[in-house]
Amino acid sequence: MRTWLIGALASVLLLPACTQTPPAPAAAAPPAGAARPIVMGFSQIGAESEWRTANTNSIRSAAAAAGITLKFSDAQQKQENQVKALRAFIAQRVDIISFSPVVETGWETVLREARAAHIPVIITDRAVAVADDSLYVALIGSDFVEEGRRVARWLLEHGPPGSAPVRIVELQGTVGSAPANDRKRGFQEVIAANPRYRIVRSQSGDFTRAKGKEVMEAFLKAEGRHIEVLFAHNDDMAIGAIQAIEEAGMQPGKDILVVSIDGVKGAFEAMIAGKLNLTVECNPLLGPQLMAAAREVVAGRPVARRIVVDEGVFPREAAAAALAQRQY
Ligand code: GYE
Repeated sequence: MRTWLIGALASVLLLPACTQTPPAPAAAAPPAGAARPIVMGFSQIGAESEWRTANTNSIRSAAAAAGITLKFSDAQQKQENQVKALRAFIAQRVDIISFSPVVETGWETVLREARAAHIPVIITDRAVAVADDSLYVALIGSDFVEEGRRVARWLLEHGPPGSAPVRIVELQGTVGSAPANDRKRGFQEVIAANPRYRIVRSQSGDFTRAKGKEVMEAFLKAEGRHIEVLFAHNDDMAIGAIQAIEEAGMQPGKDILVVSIDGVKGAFEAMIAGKLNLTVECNPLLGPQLMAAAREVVAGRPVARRIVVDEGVFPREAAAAALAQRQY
């Protein structure tokens, strides 16, 4: 099924360049009588989206399956809470720390504290910007720049025909986060090839439905009916914005093309209802790869520094067939 879909979508599906060694298989539970279980401190960003919920479930269940004791902390989208959680993990002398950084900058000090305590750190999902990359052992996550490019490539092919300008509004993710920065960059890089396509408004909706709706309402107020495309950095904001478009008396998916990223179930349902035109997949099921890498690191074995996840592109026509196979 998945193979069929990939074949059928060959024109739009481009697998990310993948130069690193393939991810290790899911870690097996330690045999009975083995040394004490590995303790991992994991700082999650929050519960802002369907993607995040699937990511949390994946991490929790993979830890249980691998026999790793997980200390899980939810930062409610605040960096200060994540820094506190990391410090608590250091004080508890966990074997390994992992976290999904809400924003890219501001991690040097706490990462140095982890290093001073000889606790290795694996970054998942979102990247950090630190001058010294050796402050963490690996990053497991998606190529967000490529996701932005994929949305834009689809748009250039399927956008409105003719020579009229295509006015795009953009709902950005959390300010300063890697996916917001990178998706914007990748999208812009590709639409720059066609001067008809122009982002006329761009604002953060913090990756949530509620904010996505609120910001879209403001866009609609400011631009009236002169919006051809909405690019949302995640499905949840697109789904919130779809509501705003409907409440303004327009048809999402027709009057305004709606394109987004993640590939959560809600997006497939919106595509089937004809309200969303495209979602580019961002795979949240990172738990097994994280636990496998953690076991290697704790055992003192080397792991790939950058582990990228395989992802697809799903236009509306493919939604019904794909929905049954979706795991998140
Ligand atoms: O796209 C969004 C979530 O960091 C890739 O965070 C993740 C993003 C995802 O809130 O839905």
